[in-house]
Amino acid sequence: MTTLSPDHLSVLEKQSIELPSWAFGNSGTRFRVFATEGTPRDPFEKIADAAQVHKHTALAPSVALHIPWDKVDSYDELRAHAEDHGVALGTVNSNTFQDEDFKFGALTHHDDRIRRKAIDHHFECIDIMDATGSRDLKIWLAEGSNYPGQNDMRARQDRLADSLQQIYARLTGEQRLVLEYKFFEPSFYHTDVPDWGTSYAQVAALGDKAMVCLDTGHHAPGTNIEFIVMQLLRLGKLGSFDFNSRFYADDDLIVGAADPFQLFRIIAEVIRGGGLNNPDVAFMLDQCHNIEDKIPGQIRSVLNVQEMTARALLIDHDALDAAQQANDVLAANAVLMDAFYTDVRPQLAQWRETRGLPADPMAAYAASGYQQQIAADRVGGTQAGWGA
Ligand code: PSV
Ligand code: MN
Repeated sequence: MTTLSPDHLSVLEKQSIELPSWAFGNSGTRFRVFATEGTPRDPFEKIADAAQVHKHTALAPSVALHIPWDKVDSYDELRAHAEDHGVALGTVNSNTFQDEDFKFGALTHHDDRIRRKAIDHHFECIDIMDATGSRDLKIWLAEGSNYPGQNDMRARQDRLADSLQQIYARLTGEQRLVLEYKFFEPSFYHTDVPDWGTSYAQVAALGDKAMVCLDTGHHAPGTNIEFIVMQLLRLGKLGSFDFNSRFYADDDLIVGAADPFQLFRIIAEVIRGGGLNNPDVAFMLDQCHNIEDKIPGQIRSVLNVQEMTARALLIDHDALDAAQQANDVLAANAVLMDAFYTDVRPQLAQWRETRGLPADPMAAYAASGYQQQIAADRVGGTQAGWGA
C-alpha cells in the first residue's frame, strides 16, 4: 500500500504535538547565545509565536511552560491569552538547574533545607498547573556528580524517592508527574536519573499517575530507542516524549533532521504499542533553535513528526506478520523499508488543502509577513533566552 487511506488520514487529523515555550526564546551553546530579531520578551509573546505554528499546521494545539522562565503575575491572564490565540497551556516543567542552592543537588540533596526548597518549587509548579489547567508536571533533574566518590549514590536515590513521594502526594485530579531521564550533562560521572530503568523504578513506586518521559536526545549513541519505547508502552509507563534530534550528544536539533529513519522506527513502535493519539502518551518537542528562525524551525519539526507518522501508518502489518512467522528476514525488513521510503509529502500537501490549511506551511508562514512584523514590533525590552 503506497497511499494513505481515509482511515490513515483521520488518524493523522487527530495528531497533536505540544511545543516548548523555550524554543521561541534565544538559545545557544555554552560558547554563545545568539539573539534573533523579533524574539519574544515575555511568555505572552512566546505563546503568540507558538500559535503561528498551530495556525499553519493544525498540529500544535498546546504549549509547555518552564518555571521560573515563564512566571507571570496572572496565570488566568496567560491562559486567556493562549485561548484567544487558539492554543492551550500544557505541561509545566520544573527547573532545579539554575539556582545557586542546587549546585550539588536538589531533590537528592543531603541538606534538608535545600531539598525542602526543591520540593517547594515543585509545589509551586503544581499551584501553577491548577491555574493553567495543565495536566502534567515534568521533572528533569540536573543533579548527579562529576567524580567517583563525590557522592553516596545510593543515599541520593533514597532521598529522591522520598522527595518524589511528597510531590506526587500533592497532585490532584487528573494531574500526572512525568520523570525524564538523561545519562549525562550537566553532571558527567553519574546522574541521579540516568536511564529509563531508574525513571521506571522511581515512578512505579509512586503509583498510576507517575510516568516516564523519554527525551530522544538523552541516550548514548547507538541506543535502540524504539526498544525502550516498546518496553515502556508494554509496561504502561510511557507518559510523554520530548522529541528532538542529535548527531552527537543532547543537541536539541529539529526532530527528524539527524536521523529520519530512527524517528520512523520510534513512531512505528508507538503505533504498535497503542500510543498514537493516546492521551496517556503526550507528544512534545524539546528543542532549541540556535541559528535558524524559531517559528519556522518549529513548523518544520511538527511536519517532520506528521510525515514520519504517515509513513509508519503505511506499514503493511499483515505482510509483516506473515514474513515474521515465516522467519523471512529479508521480506520482513522490506515491508518496513517500503513504508519508510514512501514519499507521503504530495498527498499530505493535498490533504492539508482540503482542510483549509496551506499545502506548504513553511511557505505560507514565510509569505505571511509575521516574521518581519515581530522584528519591527518587538523593539526594546529584554529578549527571552536561556534563563530569562
Ligand atoms: C534537559 O536536557 C531537558 O531535556 C529537560 O527536558 C529540560 O527541561 C529541557 O531540556 C530544557 O532545558
Ligand atoms: Mn527534555
